[in-house]
Amino acid sequence: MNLSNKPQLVIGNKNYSTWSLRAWLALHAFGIEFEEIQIELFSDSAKPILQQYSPTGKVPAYKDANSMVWDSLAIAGFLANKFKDKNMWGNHPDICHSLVAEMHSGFLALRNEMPMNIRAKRQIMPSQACLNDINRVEQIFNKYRKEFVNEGDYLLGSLSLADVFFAPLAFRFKTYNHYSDIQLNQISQTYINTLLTHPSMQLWQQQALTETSVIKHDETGMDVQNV
Ligand SMILES: N[C@@H](CCC(=O)N[C@@H](CS)C(=O)NCC(=O)O)C(=O)O
Repeated sequence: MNLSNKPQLVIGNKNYSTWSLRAWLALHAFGIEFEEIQIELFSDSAKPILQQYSPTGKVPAYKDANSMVWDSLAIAGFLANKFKDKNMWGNHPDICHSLVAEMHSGFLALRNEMPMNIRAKRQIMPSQACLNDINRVEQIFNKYRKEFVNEGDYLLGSLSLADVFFAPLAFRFKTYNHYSDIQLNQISQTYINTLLTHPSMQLWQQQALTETSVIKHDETGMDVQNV
C-alpha cells in the first residue's frame, strides 16, 4: 500500500544493480520525491513485491497514482515527460537520446566482464570485446566533454539522462581499472570523478557499502589483496 502518495520505485541490491541505480538516479539526482522499496535480488522475499510492481519480475519498477512503468529506459523517458521542468534530456536531446539508447542496448562485453560490485577491488583480464567497449566509452567521454566543456562538468554540459545511464560505469571502473591494465585518459578520469562525487552517487555508494549479501554471478575477477 502506498501511504505517502509519493511515486514508488522498486530497486534491487545497491552493490550490484546497475539498472536500479539508473532509475533511482533519474529520480534522486533530479530532486523528484519518491518512496524507495528495496528488494533482495533473486530472493523468495522479493517475489510478492515484484508481482505487485513488475510484470517482468525485474527491477527497477516504478508506480505512481496513475501509472506503472517497468524497465529503466521506460522509467527515464516517462519521468522526463512527466517532469518537463527538470530538463532531463538536457540541452542536446538528440545526443542524449542516442547515448541513453546506446547504453541500454549495448556494451554487453563490458557489462558481463565488469559487473558493478561497489564494495570490491578486483583484477580481471578483459577480452578484446570488452576493450572495444571501453574504447567506445572513452570516445564518447572525450568527444562530448571537449565539445561541451563550456556548458558544465557533466557529459553534455548540464546533468542529463546521459549521465544517469553512464553512471554505473564510474563504479565499474573504480572496482577494476587500477588493477587490470585498463588505462583511462585524463578527460575520462575527470568525468568519472564528477560522477563519483555527485551527492546522489555518494549516497548510493554509502548505502551499497552497508550491504553484505553476495550475488555469485556478479563476483568476477581476483581480489586485489590476493594478486
Ligand atoms: N532492461 C531492464 C533490465 C532489468 C534487469 O535485468 N534487472 C535485473 C537487476 S539489475 C533483475 O531484476 N534481475 C532479476 C532477475 O533477472 O530475476 C532495465 O533496463 O530495467
